[in-house]
Parts: sequence; C-alpha cells; structure tokens
Amino acid sequence: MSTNQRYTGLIEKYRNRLPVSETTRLISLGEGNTPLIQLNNIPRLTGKHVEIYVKYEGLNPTGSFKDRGMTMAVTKAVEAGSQAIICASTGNTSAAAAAYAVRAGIKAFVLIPEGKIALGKLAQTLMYGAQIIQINGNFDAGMALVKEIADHAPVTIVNSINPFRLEGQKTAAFEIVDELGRAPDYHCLPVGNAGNISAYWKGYKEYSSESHGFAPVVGNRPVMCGYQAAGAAPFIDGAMVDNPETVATAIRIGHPQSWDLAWIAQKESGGWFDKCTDEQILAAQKMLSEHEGVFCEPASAASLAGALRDISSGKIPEGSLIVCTLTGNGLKDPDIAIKQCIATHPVTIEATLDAVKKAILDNM
Ligand code: AN7
Repeated sequence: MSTNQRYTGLIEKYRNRLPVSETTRLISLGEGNTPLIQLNNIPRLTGKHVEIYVKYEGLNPTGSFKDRGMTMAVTKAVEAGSQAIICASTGNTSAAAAAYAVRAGIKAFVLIPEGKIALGKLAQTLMYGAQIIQINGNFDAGMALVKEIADHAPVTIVNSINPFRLEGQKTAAFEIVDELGRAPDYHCLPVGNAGNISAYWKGYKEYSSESHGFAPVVGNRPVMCGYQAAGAAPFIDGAMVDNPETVATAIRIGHPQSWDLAWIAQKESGGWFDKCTDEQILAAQKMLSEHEGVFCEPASAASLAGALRDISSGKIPEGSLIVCTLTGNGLKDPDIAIKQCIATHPVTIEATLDAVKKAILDNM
C-alpha cells in the first residue's frame, strides 16, 4: 500500500480474509482502524505491574463496534439483491444498521425496546431515517420476532446471527495483533448477545493459524474474559435470564444468540465469564474518563470493571498484557453520565470577572 493511500474501511484493508470478491460493491463509512490506547494512570492505581490497552471502538462512524459487522452484513445483503434489512437492538445495532442502509440506498427496519435505549442511539437512528418499531418488550422479545418475520417479509436479518456480522467484527482482533506485533495475554470484553467475543476469538484464531503464515512467536492467542452485568448474566448463571435488568442498557440481554460460540471461545482460550454489578460498571466508566480521558458508554466499561477485579485478585497475573474492548462511545448515553456526576455538577455564578475569579480560586 502506498503511503498516500486513503483508509477506506476494514473490508478493503482485510479483503483477503473476508468473503468479498473483486466485483463486490463495498458499503463502507470508513469503519475500523480505531485507536488502541495504552492506559497511563489506571495500571498504577491497581498497584500491580500490568500493561492495559483499550481498543476504543467508540470512534467508529456510528460510535460503536457494530459498524465493523454492519459494513460486512450490508455489503453482502446488497450483493444478494436485498432491498431491506431488519434487526432487533438495544440501540447500537439499530444505529449502525440505519446508517449503512442509507449508505447502500436500501431500507432499514429496527425493533427496539420502548424506553430502554440510550438517548444518543435513538437520536442517531431517527436521524438516519430508519423505520423504528418500538415494542413493549425487551431485546430478547424483539430478537425472537425478527427471527420469525424473515419468513414472512423480504428483509435480511442483520443481527449477529447473520454470519457476515462476525466476519466483519473479527477484524478488530487483526488490528490489535498488527499493532502490538502479538496477541494480548488477556482480552476482556463486555458480553450481551455474545457475538463480539465470538468474533474476536475467530479473528485471533485465524490470525495465529500457521496457514496464514505469520503466527507471532509470543502471545499467539489471548485468554478471553467475558463480563456481563449482574442483572443480565446468563453465562454466569448457566441459564437464560427472562427479565434482564441493568443500567448498561446495551447489554440488557438475557437470551444471547451466540451462546454456543461464546462457550467455545471460553473453553478453547482457557478463559472465563464473570459478572459486574451496575455500581462496578459505572465506577469503571467514571474512572476511565477522569483518569485517562477516555469516555465510553456504561456497557463498555464492564470490560475494565471485570479486568480490574481480576487483576486485583491475581486471577490475571502481574506481567500480563491486557486489552479491554470499549465497545461504544460515552456520548451515546448522556443521561446516565450526567446522573453519575450529579455530585460534581457545575457551579452557576453571576457573569462577572470577580465571580469567575472566585469560582476558579475556590476550586483550585
Ligand atoms: C456498547 O445493539 O446487542 O455480546 O442490539 O452495544 O456482541 O452482543 C449491543 C451490544 C457491548 C454486547 N457493548 O456485544 C445491540 C446490541 C455495547 C453494545 C455489547 C453491545 P455482544
């Protein structure tokens, strides 16, 4: 690739590892190529010798990792002649589906749980002009309906049960290995529907397999650590959850569709699932913002919350290189962020020089 070539998205970048041909029309918004940020301050706070990086997926075009899967799923839907796509969503999938549908010139239908998706995600999906169908039910109910409706209407499902979604999402693992020159020792991520943990594992396995010719010597594959919200933790409970509840609405999911694939990732990698309380999730979200300048949405912070606990207990040993995926941008969910900071809410003063001076000196 010449040095002045524009970055035009992850399908183009990794096209020899993705199911596209020379003639496939790529539906892209320049997704992928997100920053892998090394944390400077939080590792010190743990008192342990660890290297932690965050893969900041909130910098994708619609603000979440879903864009990786959606560029691929919509590209393949269009290639197959589809005129409409459909998904159930806790918010991020709907925003991504809506945007990529516009890009492709096709129609998007999204089923969302009424009142249970973050404000930013609703705003995006409305602006992109998708047909929003709110249901009086949760994500799992919407997912069940989407699976049935595909037999009754000419729509392509773009939830992660569509295998092209995982194909696109596996590229995040490629980027991490390309950048570090190895795989991390531990890869921590939030788990909802469990598509992403499955996709990363697929990516790491493909990249490290001898057939691709460049297995890194150290850090061939990571241990996969999946963290769920305590009120929506079927992988830890060992059974589906019918009424999931969590402040992290993105992962308010009780019947994960990639159940089997995620268990395979756990077993093959020697990893584990664990759960974090809402308080731990929000504390990790705030910690990332105030100590590192990285703002992610609540669900994303489950990865760091879980990692910090497992570092503290020694389950993740000192000397480890850890990557946490921050799946979505903090701007997605302004309500929860502002509520969390109520104790430090802004001071209001008269618009005078003296009052500003006092406000500064009082708060130095
Ligand atoms: C920020 O948008 O399921 O385990 O419908 O938005 O692959 O489901 C979102 C999931 C983590 C969980 N973090 O990923 C949807 C949806 C964020 C998310 C997850 C989601 P999976």
